[in-house]
Amino acid sequence: MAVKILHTSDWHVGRRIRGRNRSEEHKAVLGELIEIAVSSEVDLTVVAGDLFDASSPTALSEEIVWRALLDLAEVSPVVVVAGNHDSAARLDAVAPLLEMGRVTVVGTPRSPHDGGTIELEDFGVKLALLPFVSQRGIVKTEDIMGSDPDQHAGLFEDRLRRIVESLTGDMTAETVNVLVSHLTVYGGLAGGGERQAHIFGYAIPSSLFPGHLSYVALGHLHRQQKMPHSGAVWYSGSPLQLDFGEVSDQKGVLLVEASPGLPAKVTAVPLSEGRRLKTIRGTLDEVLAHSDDVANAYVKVVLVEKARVGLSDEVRAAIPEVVEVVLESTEPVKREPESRQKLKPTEAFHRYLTEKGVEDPLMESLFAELLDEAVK
Ligand SMILES: [Mn+2]
Repeated sequence: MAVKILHTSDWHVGRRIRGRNRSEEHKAVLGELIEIAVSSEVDLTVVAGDLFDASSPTALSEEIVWRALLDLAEVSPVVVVAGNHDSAARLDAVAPLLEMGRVTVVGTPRSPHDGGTIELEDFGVKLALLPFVSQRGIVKTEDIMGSDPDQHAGLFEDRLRRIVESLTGDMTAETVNVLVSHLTVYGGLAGGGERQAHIFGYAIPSSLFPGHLSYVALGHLHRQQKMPHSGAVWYSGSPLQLDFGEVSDQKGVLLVEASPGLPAKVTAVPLSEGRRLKTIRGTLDEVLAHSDDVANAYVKVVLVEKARVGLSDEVRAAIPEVVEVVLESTEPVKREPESRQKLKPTEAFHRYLTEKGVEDPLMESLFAELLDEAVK
């Protein structure tokens, strides 16, 4: 009999979009996820990090996350590792309480005999649990001082390889072997929800995962994807679209069926709760013509217009779903080599606006007013 595992990650509960609260969406999408766990009769749920968006979450965010984990634990055991957005120490602090509710949480990395590896004997499953490891946590200052950046990346990879080896060393072909971690694998597609520099600064090759693993459940990249590997190495992706880089991502969870000695079979299950993110680009008229097809979305508008005061307010008033307006200049900037030094400030400002393709007497008179006040 195969073991059924639900794999999810990167909930980022508490994440706002341009100041708007998304708690209701998080409740709804986690409710949908719990229904999938119930209807699929999963034997285990793994959450591969970033439960929270911030290391000091609000009480409401905590309520949403603890409730969801305990509801999942009504179905079957739940296993969680900390992501880079979570506070590892806080998760470790609450771990003994959650353990009473069948939720195992690992905040900071542990040795195999101290909770880094656990066994669910009822199901014949062994789990290696590796929370997010920062480069600072693994490559020491003296190493950085004594080597170049390429070598630090090599050191990071080397040390992570040794950690994975030690966590998975006791696994045999008689059990279903799963590694749960929050990290970046080379070649992974980021989506837009993570800062690129952080993500690509320290990554590891997927070849680092030993072949006797039935499944590798990853978090960190928000796009759902399978990584190149002879086995099953997957990112489940985030349940909500979190950033405008993720507008084309189909969000979901992964249902994993695993038997000892074989790579797991993985099925993507889409999630539909939560508002979509959309980007509209065009002139003001073109954008306003789209106002009907963005109901219940969060919209970013890229306006191809000359800048003037109040333009963005007009867009926001016409389409309440708009959370961000970006102006794209219609004309290339004409550089005048002549210095502005000899001009009066109002003339210099006029020239600046002309260079930026802005024709707006109101803005110029506001500038003159401000200038008057400043030099009184
Ligand atoms: Mn994340």
